[in-house]
Amino acid sequence: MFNKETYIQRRSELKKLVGNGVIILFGNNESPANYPANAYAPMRQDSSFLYYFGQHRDGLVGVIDIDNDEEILFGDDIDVEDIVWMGYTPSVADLAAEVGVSKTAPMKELTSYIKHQSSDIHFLPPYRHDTKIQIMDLLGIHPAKQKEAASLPLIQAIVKMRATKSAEEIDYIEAACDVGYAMHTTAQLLIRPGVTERFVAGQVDGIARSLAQGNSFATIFSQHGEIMHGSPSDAKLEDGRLVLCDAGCELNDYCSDHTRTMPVNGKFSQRQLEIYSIVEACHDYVLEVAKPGVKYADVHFAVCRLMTERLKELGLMKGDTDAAVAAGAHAMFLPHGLGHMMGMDVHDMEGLGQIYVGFDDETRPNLEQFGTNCLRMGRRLEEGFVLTDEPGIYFIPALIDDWKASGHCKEFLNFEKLETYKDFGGIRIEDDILITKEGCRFLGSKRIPYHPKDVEAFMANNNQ
Ligand SMILES: [Mn+2]
Repeated sequence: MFNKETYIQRRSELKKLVGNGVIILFGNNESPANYPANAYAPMRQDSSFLYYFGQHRDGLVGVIDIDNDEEILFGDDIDVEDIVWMGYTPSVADLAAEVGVSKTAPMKELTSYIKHQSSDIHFLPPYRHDTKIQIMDLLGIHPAKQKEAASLPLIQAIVKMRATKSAEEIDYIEAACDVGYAMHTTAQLLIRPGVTERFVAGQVDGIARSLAQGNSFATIFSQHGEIMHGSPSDAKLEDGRLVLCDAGCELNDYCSDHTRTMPVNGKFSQRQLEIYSIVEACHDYVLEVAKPGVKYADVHFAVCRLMTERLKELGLMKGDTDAAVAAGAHAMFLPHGLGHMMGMDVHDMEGLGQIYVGFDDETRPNLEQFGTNCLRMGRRLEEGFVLTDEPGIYFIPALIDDWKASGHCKEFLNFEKLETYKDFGGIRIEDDILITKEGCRFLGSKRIPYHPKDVEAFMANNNQ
């Protein structure tokens, strides 16, 4: 949590940006896993609520009345029976005071408070069902209509504020990245033939729970790196294969997100090295080109061209590079975007609408082309943005079969050669970058080994 001045200043800025009306920010509630009293843990507060009201407790709603310059934290104090089970919990008034809010009220008063408003009510698109019911009760808007009824001025104001990270936020992200280092180097030291994917992934998650608040998303750990979100299975790691680990933590409510791909036996084969070195070059190239004023979509396509050039050298692609990328042929190998915003959410603010986070009037998404339609971030970069740099090359048997059968992009792809890579898997390398005044830099004080020699040296003792 930050100093209360931070929250006061943020709400004051938000009021200026939205201009008029009443803003309601819904905090999250406990969410049952398999019966009401057994909730998913730890509870995850809504990020925008956290950004302006800072408190982690469930059952809170923050209201900012712009016209009357009034802020109220709604919530119920716990009673002595709750204290028996949960221990002492600060009162809602104490929680409000910590973030510079002087007025509080019990939750039952929220309904009459809202019903008496004549000005515009601003709320964000809800993503939890209980919040949707709350909005329906308060405002009479059916859940199916709430996304379109959400306030565009509020969304745009929050995206503007949260997109640019302050120095104190960057410190928190750096700290989260350092836990990310511990998570990934733990994986690198445990990987060897015979251990299961689930075992290594569980140890990685344990680090996130021990050194931070937990994972920032469900860990991807799989020898099937070609499956974008491959969950860890009971399969044993096999000599000769690659294994991909994409994992991050949340610390002080800020995320990390890193990916590494390792040879199970600690040594890359020549064929693995040829593909790996392309992904490595693409990953490093981003550091040279990403800077304020440049569109992240252009960085993405610059990387796609470099990837295409290198895949042509290997005989997997052919033809004119620019034409191949324009046709989307590279998406055979890279069917996703180069990266996304990262902050309090690992896909920062995605719940507010990717169109408002990653795009703007100048940079519109291309929803027609396979691969390009997955770009989460396209617009011009600004100092203070935090993004992921995560190129990958994947050999997806079903996609190879599909494009081969239809002849899609056949002038740019060597299907005969692709057939021989169907057992390859996939490689992704991901780090988190900060856009600086002049360019960009990696976040985190230590680099998780990713240059092949560093990975091999780091894993050298694993099989002894
Ligand atoms: Mn990512």
